[in-house]
Amino acid sequence: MRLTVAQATVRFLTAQFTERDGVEHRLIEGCFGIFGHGNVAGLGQALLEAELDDPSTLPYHQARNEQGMVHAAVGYARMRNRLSTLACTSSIGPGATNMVTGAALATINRLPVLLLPGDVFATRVADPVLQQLEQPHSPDVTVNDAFRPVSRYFDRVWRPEQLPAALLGAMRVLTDPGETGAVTVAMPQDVQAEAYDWPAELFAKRVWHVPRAVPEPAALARAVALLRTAERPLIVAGGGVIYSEATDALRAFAEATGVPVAETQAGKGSLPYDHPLSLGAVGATGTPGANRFACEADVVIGVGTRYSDFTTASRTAFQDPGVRFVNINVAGFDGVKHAGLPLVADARAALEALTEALAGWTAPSTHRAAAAEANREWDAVVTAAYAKAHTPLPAQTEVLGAVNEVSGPRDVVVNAAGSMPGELHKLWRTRDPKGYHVEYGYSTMGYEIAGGLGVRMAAPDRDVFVLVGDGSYLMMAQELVTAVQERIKIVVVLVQNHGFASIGSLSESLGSQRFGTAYRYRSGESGRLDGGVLPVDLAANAASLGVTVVRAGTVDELRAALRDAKTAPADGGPILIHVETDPLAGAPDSDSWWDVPVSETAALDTTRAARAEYEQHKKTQRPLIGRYTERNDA
Ligand SMILES: Cc1ncc(C[n+]2csc(CCOP(=O)(O)OP(=O)(O)O)c2C)c(N)n1
Ligand SMILES: [Mg+2]
Repeated sequence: MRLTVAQATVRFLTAQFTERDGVEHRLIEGCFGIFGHGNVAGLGQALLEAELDDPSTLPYHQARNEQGMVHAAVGYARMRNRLSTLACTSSIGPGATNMVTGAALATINRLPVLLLPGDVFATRVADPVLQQLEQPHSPDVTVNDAFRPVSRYFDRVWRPEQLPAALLGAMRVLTDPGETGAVTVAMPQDVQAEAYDWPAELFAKRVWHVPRAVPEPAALARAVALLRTAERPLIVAGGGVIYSEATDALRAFAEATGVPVAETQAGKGSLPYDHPLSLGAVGATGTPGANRFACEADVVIGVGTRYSDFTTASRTAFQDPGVRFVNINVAGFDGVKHAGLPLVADARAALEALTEALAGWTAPSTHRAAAAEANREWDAVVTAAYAKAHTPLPAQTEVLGAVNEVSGPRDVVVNAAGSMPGELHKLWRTRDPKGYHVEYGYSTMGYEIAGGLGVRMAAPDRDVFVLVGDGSYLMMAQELVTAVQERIKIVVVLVQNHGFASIGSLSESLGSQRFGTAYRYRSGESGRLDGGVLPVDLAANAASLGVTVVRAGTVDELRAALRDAKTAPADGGPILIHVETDPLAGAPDSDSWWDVPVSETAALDTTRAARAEYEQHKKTQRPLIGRYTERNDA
């Protein structure tokens, strides 16, 4: 079949499917693209032909910024539990490098996205083309090599003959839960337009089976033997629980064994917030109850977690001298963290196997009762934080409370950076495994709106509440225009606090006096950025983009605006609710720590005091290397 490389790529992508548990899904459900000379006549032409032929084959979506379109694809893939995603095509040069941040985000969060950046001429006849890097020492290096360290798979199709292998390799990594992340296939602009005679079987329907790997029997037996000795066990549930649709299996395991469950950011929603074995968030942004259980745990069962520094409170969370880890993970890489006993397996399959193998065994009943007590205690703290009635401006916790109360049980809250992820992690009452979508692997300012767009595209039957700070909004709000264009309903709550409440309070706690974290005029008197508040009007900004905007002056007005938004038509486009909060009104404490090094020498008293405190915390940090093998040998 004679087609260009770009036409062959599009045709191939429309024929790819995933299958898990006997259910098939389209793998690539659409393609975002921003066109330039690097893709307009190659992939652009191929997408046009596909659209004219049948608009549903690979629907084209226009974005405003290439980073935003990758975020949307990530939001989509996460919502679909990694079984479907979107492709993103860019021009060469800045269009391509704009996608690098999105690629890193996808890889860190282990979420599949397919990136198709254009690239310079394979023939080099027109060199240097517009936007070409030209490394004098290495003419074959292009800006797309910047994708290599942030992609789980990278290839560049210098010749048409390479395309089939490049595409098959790309699909394999996209659909392998243990390997997945950003998958980049760079396409030189001349090669995109070049025709070749392809074998027809390249375009045959392909179904990529997504396995539920079972744990190796010997590893399972070792894990069971270890668990039977546990007196203070704890489950740390990560994103893998949700992607594997293992929440019912987790619940069954917890209920049968009495092992309480603490959740990471990506794993929040693994158990509903009001389950008596739910300790909620763990780590630096956790609940004091979960952190108490972590501190005392003798066996930690990590399920689908990468143990980020937030989860482990920078390796201070687990303080029992003999604590050991059993790590259920599809990736061996994550399985051996904290010298854990790895169960390299699908979360659901491994939890079911463990439940069966541990039949009859339970943790001490006092342990279960203590978890239920911690759950009740924390719930009262949440109720108080939601109803803080802070004046004159509300506290952010009240905004989160209003959104939680008005949103439906299946609705989704989306957030990524600033002070909200930490507050949401401990305070959001999750009711549905897919209801909590906080990107905290890369914590990317600017993910919120673009990611929320992707979430809604993947789940049009759920309302999507995007919480965004003013800093994040100013960094990347432009995909609001994409939502307007596609009439996609997302409800954006813009929390205006005139700067970085998060980094401001971090800076203050580290002795750096909130330096550089407020949006203020340069003062004529001090010469510093400590003058009056800037006159930016982000509500007017959103309205100018075609968004329906509501200004809420109080929490009651916010609640009313949220209720109206909830009943607004599904095809009415985005709604933005603007609310001002007090950046100094904090949230309940986590009784935890995060390792952010403080200057060893300083002229400032504030820094010297913070350094002294830092050194105290440092003493509680534990590398936890070799612990498992030591005990195993004994
Ligand atoms: C792209 C990017 N740049 C910088 C940071 C570091 N950072 C984390 S939170 C934050 C401030 C966020 O401000 P805002 O969105 O207003 O939220 P607030 O802290 O006020 O809640 C910054 C600069 C980041 N996470 N992402
Ligand atoms: Mg802010």
